[in-house]
Amino acid sequence: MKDQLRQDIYNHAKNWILEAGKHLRDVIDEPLYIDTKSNPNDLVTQMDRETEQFFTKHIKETYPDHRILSEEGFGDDVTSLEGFVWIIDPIDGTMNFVHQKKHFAISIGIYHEGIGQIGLIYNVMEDILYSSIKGQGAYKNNKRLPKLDTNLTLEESILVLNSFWACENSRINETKIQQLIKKVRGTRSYGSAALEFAYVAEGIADGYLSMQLAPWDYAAGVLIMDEVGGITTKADGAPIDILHDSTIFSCNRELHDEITVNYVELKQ
Ligand code: 2AM
Ligand code: CA
Ligand code: CA
Ligand code: CA
Repeated sequence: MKDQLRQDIYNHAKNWILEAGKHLRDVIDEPLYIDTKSNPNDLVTQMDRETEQFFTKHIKETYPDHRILSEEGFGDDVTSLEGFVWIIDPIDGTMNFVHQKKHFAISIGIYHEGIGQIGLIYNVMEDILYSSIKGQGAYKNNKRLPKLDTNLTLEESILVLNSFWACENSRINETKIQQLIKKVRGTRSYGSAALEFAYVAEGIADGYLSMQLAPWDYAAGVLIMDEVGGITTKADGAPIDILHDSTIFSCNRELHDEITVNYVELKQ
């Protein structure tokens, strides 16, 4: 792909994500209309929908041949990665948005013929944009992020995971996860998958393990992690398929091997 085209798309996406985020900050104290989706804790608001529509409108006007895969249903029915595909989560961390009014993000991953080109994760309330262009490194606002530290031991690492997976469950061997939790220095759960990726890329956490993410949760995160020398796979180390829900493990390469081999055992 031509560098200039990629740069133009990046510039548009960056402007739109900053504008959408500013609007969310402006309306953060206004009343929310809250619906539930798959269960009583699965929340969605009018701002999730309006933010997604803001992106679909701008993308369709500017790039009519680009396709959009997004959470709230205003995108396209995307079943292949041909051409340009924007994978968008308008508000990642809706529960945080509703209850805490912070710790949520807008996430956009842009793929061309299946290859990730641009990743953007915007921490809205803190006005911090994590971004990457393929081959050009990852940035936190205007500061380039260094490569991940591969000398960390497990005992020195902070692992991001939902404590739910340490309880008895049908997806993963909980005894081994409990051993992992005891071994690492600490665990964290921030409630926004996109920000969890960003924190690992930034090096303030060292690995992110999730048993269920949708494409819009991880599409941008994997690209930003790639640019700091990280690796993202399914939880057991198998390659991810960006169009489908997935388990996810994102980490530096050294810890990745140690954790997937010794501590992650999926139940069949
Ligand atoms: P959301 O806020 O966009 O729904 C919460 O721990 C994280 O998991 C958030 O990133 C949240 O995204 C995501 N999430 C919530 N429900 C999910 C589901 N059923 N499948 C995958 N990811 C989910
Ligand atoms: Ca949701
Ligand atoms: Ca999400
Ligand atoms: Ca969302």
